Amino acid sequence: MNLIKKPNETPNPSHRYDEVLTLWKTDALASWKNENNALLCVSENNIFLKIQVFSADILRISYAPNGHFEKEFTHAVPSFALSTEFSTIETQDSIELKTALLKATVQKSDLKLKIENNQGIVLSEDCEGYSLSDSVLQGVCEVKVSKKSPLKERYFGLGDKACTSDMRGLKFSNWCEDAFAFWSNTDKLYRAIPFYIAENQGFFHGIFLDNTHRSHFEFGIKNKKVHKKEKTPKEHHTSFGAEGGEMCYYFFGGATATDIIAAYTRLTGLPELPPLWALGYHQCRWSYYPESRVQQVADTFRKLSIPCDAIWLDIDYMDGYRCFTWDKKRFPQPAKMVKNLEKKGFKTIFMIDPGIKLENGYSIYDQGKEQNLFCRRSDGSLMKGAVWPGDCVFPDFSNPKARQWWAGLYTTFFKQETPVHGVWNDMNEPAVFEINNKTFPDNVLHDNDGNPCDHRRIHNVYGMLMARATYEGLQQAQPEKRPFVLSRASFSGGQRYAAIWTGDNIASWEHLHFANIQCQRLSVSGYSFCGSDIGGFVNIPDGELLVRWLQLGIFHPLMRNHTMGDHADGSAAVDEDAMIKLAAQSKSNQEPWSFGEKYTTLAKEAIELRYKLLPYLYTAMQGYCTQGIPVITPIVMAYPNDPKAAKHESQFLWGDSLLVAPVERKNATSLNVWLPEGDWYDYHSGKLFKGNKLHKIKVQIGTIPIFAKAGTIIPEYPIRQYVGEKEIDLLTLRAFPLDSKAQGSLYEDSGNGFSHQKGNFLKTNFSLHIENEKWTLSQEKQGDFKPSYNEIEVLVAELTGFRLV
Ligand code: MIG
Repeated sequence: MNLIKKPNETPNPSHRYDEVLTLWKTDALASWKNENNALLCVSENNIFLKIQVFSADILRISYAPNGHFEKEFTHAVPSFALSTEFSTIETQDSIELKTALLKATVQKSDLKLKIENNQGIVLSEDCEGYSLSDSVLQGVCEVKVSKKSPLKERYFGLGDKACTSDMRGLKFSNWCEDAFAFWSNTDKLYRAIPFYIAENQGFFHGIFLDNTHRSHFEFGIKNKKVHKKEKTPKEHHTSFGAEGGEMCYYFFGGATATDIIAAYTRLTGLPELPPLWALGYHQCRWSYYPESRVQQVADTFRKLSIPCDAIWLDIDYMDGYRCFTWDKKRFPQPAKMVKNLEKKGFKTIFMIDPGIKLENGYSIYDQGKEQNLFCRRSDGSLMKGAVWPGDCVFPDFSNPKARQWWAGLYTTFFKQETPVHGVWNDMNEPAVFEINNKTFPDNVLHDNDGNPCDHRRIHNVYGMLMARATYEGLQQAQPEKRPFVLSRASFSGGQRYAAIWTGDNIASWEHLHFANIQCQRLSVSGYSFCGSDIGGFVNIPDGELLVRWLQLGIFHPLMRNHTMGDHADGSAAVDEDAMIKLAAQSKSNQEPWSFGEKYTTLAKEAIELRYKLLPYLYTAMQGYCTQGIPVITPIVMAYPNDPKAAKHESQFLWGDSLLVAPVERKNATSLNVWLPEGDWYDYHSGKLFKGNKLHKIKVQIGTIPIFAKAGTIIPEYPIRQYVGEKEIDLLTLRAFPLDSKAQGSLYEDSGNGFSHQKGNFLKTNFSLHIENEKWTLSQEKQGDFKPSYNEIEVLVAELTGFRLV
């Protein structure tokens, strides 16, 4: 039998129980003070509540029984700069902390917290509030906060879950997991991003639980206890917690969803701008090999004039799945191949996994072992697990020395073997074959940047720290270039190092929709640089599905076609029969030309549209990388007071001016598009549509429904086969006027390197207006970058279509 005791209660010490649990909950306030730039409240049972202010819109809230706060060390928040701009006062019933934008009220009777905006609107209020349970055998079992959930409150974000956009009524956990062929209700996916945005009748707030342990979130769940005892009112709660560590969360306030998302992204770190080529189209396969096949794929793109910027090499380029080696039979002259591809305008990206083959004489293994950089168990032995090469060991990426070593491996490899243009980190949840829990056991130990801990605390950041080491490796190896890294696993803040993709999806219409929802969700979770395996990873799409997926992929900052089904068998650790069967099912090719002429043309058109829109996307990415503004916003978040928007969760805003309504149905001949308030134009024809209205539009397989907000200008470049193929000689501005005016902006720079940080960029604000039948374009410029074009073409949408002015 378990004994559950209250804090500070000493049960008879001579009795024995299976387990002794303590449940901590705050009771009445005993004292409070301002200390070290924080409001500190202490309950009578000695639980400390600390509220710190980061900025007027960001509060950090943490709790510690007996005042034993953890060191303020976090992988998620890169700089811990507190603001002093707040005031505190005591009232009869409460202690209040006020910033210019937020007011936090701590109730004296039970330390429960209420947060309001500066107009007195309650944004969030504790329900049960804080609790901590710990036990003699396990230590901290759970830290948790439960908040009231007003019935109309909706919940967004939380990373990559494939479920409906609004998470109300759902429960989730965050624990990075290799989720091959996941589904909409798969709970644990590849990433752990414990951040959500709540919206109640147009008022937003955000919560980020800065705790790397396995975490649990539930949104708008009926509060049973309250419900049974008192018949009214019907209360629901939303709660978040973790299976260890400290309760520490950030609260974000702001007027719009974008404000909240941008504040969260700035707090957890803005990424550097990606190289422009990385926003082009990418072609991937598990795997392209041997070399002749890679060249053939590349040549086919050029022969068919289908734009493409990058070709990816999956694990089969390696010698027996050993990282930092080439299989010289399949790739006899890798350096020459990479150069050749480069000449044709292709960047080469290759995969590096965390599992290092356990093999004496394999230099990476030898080095890591000698320098003691691999993960160990609590008995001191190496953590061994099966992955592609058979038995593997794994660098402890939470050890700065291991990260440094790993980063250095890129320089060495690029010098001795082949430089490549980007790196793909896979399997970094970390994924381990053969065992049901798919990852390390809890007892694996980690350095955690000098704050030693076991795997429970590092698991969710392992992938992000690997991506960090890779990113730093590319910085060192190619300091003049912007690093490009793709990572599968990640945590909040991981956006600083790598793009992510949604993992092993399936070639199905449902998954086309999941890809849409997941990328919307990732974008509002601070992760705009994301994409899905276009066409589906498992199974074979038909031409129509591939084309529709490419048409969606245009709007995902990472636009990469990827599929399994052509890999060398013989991995030592995989159930080979099952793998071969799956591979056979996915065997057919998925390049844009694989489904006959009709679909090839359609695929080409979709990819070409991406290249035309590159300047618009790059401008949106610049807004993301400098201010945290998401590239994609679900319309329900952009128009929270629009009662119909929520019903159209496939639709999203792309940048600030375009609304996209992807076609996600087979044989679709029509599509219901909900246009929110305002006027909208069909992007392609220039036809005007009234907002606040449902439109049934006709679609064909080639239709890519995009609507431009009235009053905007969208920049376009000519189609190129790859970024840098030729100089841009013409900038096209498509203008969609509102009251005879339109505005837009464009960010340009050299597309790679760092001179933009020293002013070598060009930000142009365009405005167009009509007077006496004459259109005038004015430009306001900032920065000293000189674009190569001298000519600007302006197309103005009018009732009759576009007019060149
Ligand atoms: O266990 O490297 O998600 O994109 O092609 C499969 C082979 C390992 C999983 C990745 C997928 C990649 C594959 N990898």
